[in-house]
Amino acid sequence: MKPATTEFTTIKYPDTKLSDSTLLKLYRGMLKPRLIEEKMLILLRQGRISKWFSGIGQEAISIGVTMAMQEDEYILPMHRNLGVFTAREIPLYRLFSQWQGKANGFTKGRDRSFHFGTQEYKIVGMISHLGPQLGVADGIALAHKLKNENKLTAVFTGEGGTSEGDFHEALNIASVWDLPVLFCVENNGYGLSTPTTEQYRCKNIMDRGIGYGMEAHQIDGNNILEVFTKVSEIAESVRKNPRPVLLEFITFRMRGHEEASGTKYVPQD
Ligand SMILES: Cc1ncc(C[n+]2csc(CCOP(=O)(O)OP(=O)(O)O)c2C)c(N)n1
Repeated sequence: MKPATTEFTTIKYPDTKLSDSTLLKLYRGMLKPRLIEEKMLILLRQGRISKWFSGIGQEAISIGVTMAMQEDEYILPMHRNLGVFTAREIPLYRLFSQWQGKANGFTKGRDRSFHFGTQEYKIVGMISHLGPQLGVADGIALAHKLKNENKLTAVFTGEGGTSEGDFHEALNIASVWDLPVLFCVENNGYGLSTPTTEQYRCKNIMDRGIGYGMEAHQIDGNNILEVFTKVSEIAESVRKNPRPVLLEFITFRMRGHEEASGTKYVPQD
């Protein structure tokens, strides 16, 4: 019998020029959302929170991208991007108040999920229907461009979200108008229970950049050093030369779509 391949579990860390303090910042950055998530899974079992979308295993993307951005640049995260909120150093009591539906949460107790944003930390809350989120990033980028501000905007979506029409509209206009947006697609293998083989026919999501006349990169989303160094370089270049960039991060959704739905449809291998 052929031994199981370790190709996907071995991470090759490039010889980066990052300082020890940056490496520690990145490591602590990834640890924080992981520890929070482990706590949330306990609270869920205790019935103290109602629902949870896990980003366990995908932390390097949220942390690497957020840390490559400047503090006053807007980020539009999705349901698996807890690391964006923690990397912007939102006080934990406010985050937990939000998830427990308390009055001092961001939505004043009206909602207990990731559908919230905060101008204070330049985070625009997730739009439930996924695709429309991308067009909002175009609007923010256009405002920066009209004011001659050298700022970029990062917006997240899953590979599932890229099958919505809004994805096409947002990328097309961003390309035509040279809007400084990083379109960050987290390709984690599944859109709820649908595997990528049943979602699109192109080989890579990044290949769609050709159709939009847009620069595109594929990045190992499980390698924090690759995410941080590549996104930092691209971000610096986009600030100087405003344009949209499509980033496909390859990763894997370790847990269910949300905790109640499980992972029975995922083959063991
Ligand atoms: C229009 C619409 N359809 C369905 C849903 C429910 N829903 C929320 S996230 C999601 C899966 C999205 O998959 P993907 O974009 O790959 O992100 P992932 O959950 O894998 O991180 C679904 C079906 C929704 N919010 N809006």
